[in-house]
Amino acid sequence: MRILHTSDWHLGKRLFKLDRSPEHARFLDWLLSNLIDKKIDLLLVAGDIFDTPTPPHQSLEMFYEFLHRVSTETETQTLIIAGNHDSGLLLEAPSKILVSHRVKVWGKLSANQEDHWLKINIKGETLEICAIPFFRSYELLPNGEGDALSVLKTYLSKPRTAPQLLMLHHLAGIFEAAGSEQVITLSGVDSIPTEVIEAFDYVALGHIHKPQKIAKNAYYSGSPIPMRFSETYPKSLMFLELKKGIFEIEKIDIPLSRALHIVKADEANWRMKIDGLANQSEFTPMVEIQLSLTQPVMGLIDEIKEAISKKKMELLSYLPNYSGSEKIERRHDRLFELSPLEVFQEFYKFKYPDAPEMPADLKNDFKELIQKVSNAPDQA
Ligand SMILES: [Mn+2]
Repeated sequence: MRILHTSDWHLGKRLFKLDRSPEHARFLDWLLSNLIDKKIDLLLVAGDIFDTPTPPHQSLEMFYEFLHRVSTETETQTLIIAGNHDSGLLLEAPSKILVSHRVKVWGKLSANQEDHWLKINIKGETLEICAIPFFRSYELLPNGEGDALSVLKTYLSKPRTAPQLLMLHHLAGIFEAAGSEQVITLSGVDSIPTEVIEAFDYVALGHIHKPQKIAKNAYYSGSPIPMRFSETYPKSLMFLELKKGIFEIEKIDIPLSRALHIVKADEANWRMKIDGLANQSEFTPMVEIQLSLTQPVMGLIDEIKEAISKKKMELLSYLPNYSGSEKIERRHDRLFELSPLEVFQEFYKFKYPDAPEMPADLKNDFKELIQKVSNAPDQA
């Protein structure tokens, strides 16, 4: 049995003014040809199909067109769970039609734990699959009582009759964030301890955009396209082959259809650095320039734009930084450790570097707002 595991497509995503749909279309073409070439039996999509709960029509069309092609051009079965960016109900709405196309969707957590388990037999191999869409703690604890993690464990455990595979869109173990993920610490289960998932023979994770292994047999496939300029590492997905009850696991790099470049330069060397940019891609490469200046320079941005367009690239993000202004230590790597209030305090410091402490009334208003948001059940 041959399986591909991917996640975090974020169809409909933009980077500043840039529409990413041509890159998504290339990825889906590439994915389809891999399903055919590798004779894939099972495609797992571990959440964040769309970038928003109300995706644009073009993104919906791209998604359903892809499912149609998988249905008509391959023998693959497709299993999908909703992520924190998706509307689970939107994904589940066409479920009855999708079944005849060998597509199964889990959009929302069901009170019946059996609904999340599926046993399949392909080519003489049997696999038990547990598929848990993104959830918030109140969905696990409808009465507001008890321990979310203990309830989650009851969803994940079933007497084993075959190898078991888990699909999950959440934070698990100790992970390295890419920075483009939406913080989901409000869910009450901040990071699922690896001992909860380690009984599975493979865990297909979604949510973190940097591909990585977080425990024995537990992998984030990462997003198929870079979501930000800082995501410079190769994007990938996971290929698994189940042979005689044992998984062979391999990472496959996804070709980059549009290069994103960061140029860190100053007034003296920006031209040389832009001239040194290589690595052409099918679609016009985009450039972010982080420029250290002593003072604003009239007309500089136009000169930079021209130099970049001569390289057949485009300036998408211009970040001048004046050496007179105080630098603020940005803690991107620690974002998931910070509370929303701490993030807000950092933002305040960044916005008003000369101000003393944040005023108490502003702090209290913010706390109240957070309280309201965390009590509103339908906010994605
Ligand atoms: Mn995501």
